[in-house]
Amino acid sequence: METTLIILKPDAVQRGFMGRIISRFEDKGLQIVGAKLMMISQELAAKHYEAHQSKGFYAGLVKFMTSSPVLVMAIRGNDAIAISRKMMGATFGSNAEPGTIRGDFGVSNSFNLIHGSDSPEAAERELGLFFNNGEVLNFDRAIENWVYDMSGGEPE
Ligand code: IDP
Ligand code: MG
Repeated sequence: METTLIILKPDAVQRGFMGRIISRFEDKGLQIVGAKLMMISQELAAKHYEAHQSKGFYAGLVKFMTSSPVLVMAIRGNDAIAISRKMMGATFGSNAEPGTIRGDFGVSNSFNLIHGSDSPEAAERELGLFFNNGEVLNFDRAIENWVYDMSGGEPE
C-alpha cells in the first residue's frame, strides 16, 4: 500500500470544492488516513516547492499557496500515487482532460486546485513535511474486502 500527500490548494478551499474533491477519492476506494486544514508558512512552501525555486512561476506559486488555508490529506491505497495523479489530471487547468479534478473544476494554469506527490520518494518527503508523527493513521476499513479482492491474501 502506498500513501500519498494531497493538498487541496487555496482556490479549491475558497471555491467550496473540498467536499466534492474528497468524495472523488473516497468513491474511487482510496482511504483517507490523515487530514488537516492549515495555513502554509513561507518556510514550508519553500521546502515543499524547493525543486521549482529557479522557475519563473516560483514566487507566484509560493504567494498563492500561502495566501489562504489549504486542506492537506494523506491518502492510501494500492498504487495511490499514480492513481491520484491520474485523477488530478494535467498540471494546467486549460488542457486537463474532462473527468479529472483539474479538468472539471478549473481553467487556470496556476490556480490548479490540487497537489499530489509524483513518486514514492516525493510522497515520503512531503508527508514528513506536512504531518507530525501520529497524524497519519493506520486503521482497518470495514469495506476493505469489497474495495479489493483479497482472495489471494493480498489486495488485488
Ligand atoms: P504538478 O502540480 O502537476 O506536479 P509541477 O510542474 O510540479 O506540476 O508544478 C507545481 C505547481 O506549480 C503546479 O501545480 C502549478 O500550481 C504551478 N505551476 C507549474 N507550472 C506553472 C506555470 O508555467 N505557470 C504558473 N504556475 C505553474
Ligand atoms: Mg509536481
